[in-house]
Amino acid sequence: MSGTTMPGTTMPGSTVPGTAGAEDVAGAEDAAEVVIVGAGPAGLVLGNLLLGAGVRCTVLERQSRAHVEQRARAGFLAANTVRVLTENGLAEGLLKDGRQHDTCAFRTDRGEFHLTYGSLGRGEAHTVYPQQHLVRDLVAEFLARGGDLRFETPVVGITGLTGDRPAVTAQSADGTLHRLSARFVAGCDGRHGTARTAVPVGAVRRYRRDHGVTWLALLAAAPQSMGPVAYAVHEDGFAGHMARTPDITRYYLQVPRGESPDTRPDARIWADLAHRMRADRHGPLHEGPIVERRTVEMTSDVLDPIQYGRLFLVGDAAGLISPAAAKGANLAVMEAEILARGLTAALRGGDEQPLARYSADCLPRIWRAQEFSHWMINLLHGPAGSDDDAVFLRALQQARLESLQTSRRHQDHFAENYVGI
Ligand code: RFL
Repeated sequence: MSGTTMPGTTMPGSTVPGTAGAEDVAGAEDAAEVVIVGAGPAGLVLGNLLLGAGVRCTVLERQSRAHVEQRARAGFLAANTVRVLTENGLAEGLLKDGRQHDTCAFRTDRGEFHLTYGSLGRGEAHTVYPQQHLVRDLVAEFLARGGDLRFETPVVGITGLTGDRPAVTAQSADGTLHRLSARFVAGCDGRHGTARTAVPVGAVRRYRRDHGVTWLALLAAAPQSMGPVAYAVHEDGFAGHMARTPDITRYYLQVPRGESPDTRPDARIWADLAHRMRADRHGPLHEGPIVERRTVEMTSDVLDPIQYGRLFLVGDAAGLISPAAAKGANLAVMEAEILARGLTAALRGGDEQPLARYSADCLPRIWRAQEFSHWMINLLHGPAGSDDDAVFLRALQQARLESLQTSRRHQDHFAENYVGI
């Protein structure tokens, strides 16, 4: 493996990325077999699975508990995710409050068609359960199982990855640095976390793509406007509608790159959504206050391998995927399960083979999700303009939509990939 460079976010006070503070701290706490950096879906599922297998682990999280339990992002959980959570006693909340979702609608200037994907492909549906609720459940379960979870403790450096006992340097709430050593480190701290920066330049290959599309991601305090997920393909740009809870609905609005999330007043947002979703033809939207707004750029950023020495990357830290196909949190859970098995085999059975296969086991599934997400981006967004290239690509987009509307084989393929991980 060789090639392009690792991301180079240099931590404050550090000359080498990901090694800040490593030399300043005397002695190391030897508390855990695995140190997990980050308490998002990846880190919390991994931590719970390890505790369930009797592996001592410590989770270090930069943010406060309140912050991670309120951070709204994903909501559509794949069948595989629900299986992993159910089999490991982590699904009580989502089985009680999650809602089954099996239909999506596509709106174009030629009308609307519905795909009941729950009856197509492998016959799998999504479970709609907001990510922050899942995180809340996973935190509670980890603590109930006696887990060591430290909030407001950012990791500022990871060293010794090619030795027997890597060490993680973290900053406590009072500003003091503290070092923990372990047999393994799991980097579950997202694309811009410290774990990625701890991998030396050139040690892994990095695949990056900017898909050139920006969404304004919105949460509205309003019930959903229709039963299905709705994707509106419009010459002014994409608009999307997705259920979250009975009182909160997610909308997406494609906006020009660089637009501030605060540019459009609520009334303009509702007007733009209604226009692109063709509310005059298909029925009005249920409006309410916009309670959260942020811009999201459609980008991909995948590492290969997703391991370096005794560091294993999981979730967005391993491979960022655009939210166009709702895959990120689902990939994180898939990877966490595979890594938990590998770490358990190594630490409890002395067998490091499953761990050695971690990257090889995960990457084909990561790339399949990337391919589908890329296809969705091209399905939902046509290039603007009247030059030959833009006109040609919009004609292909139309052909893609028609194939999806009319071909049962295409629909089965769509359904398998839309819910599959
Ligand atoms: P997270 O959730 O970002 O968690 C990483 C955690 O690491 C902490 N951290 C650190 N902790 C200690 N020391 C450091 N130095 C640290 N640096 C960072 C952070 O505070 C954080 O708590 O990553 P993880 O666990 O890999 O999970 C990934 C998912 O969160 C992400 O892929 C999904 O939210 C993507 N996504 C969706 N995925 C789905 O599967 N289905 C969906 O419907 C879906 N919808 C979405 C989405 C992402 C969105 N945005 C905002 C990008 C909708 C949106 C709008």
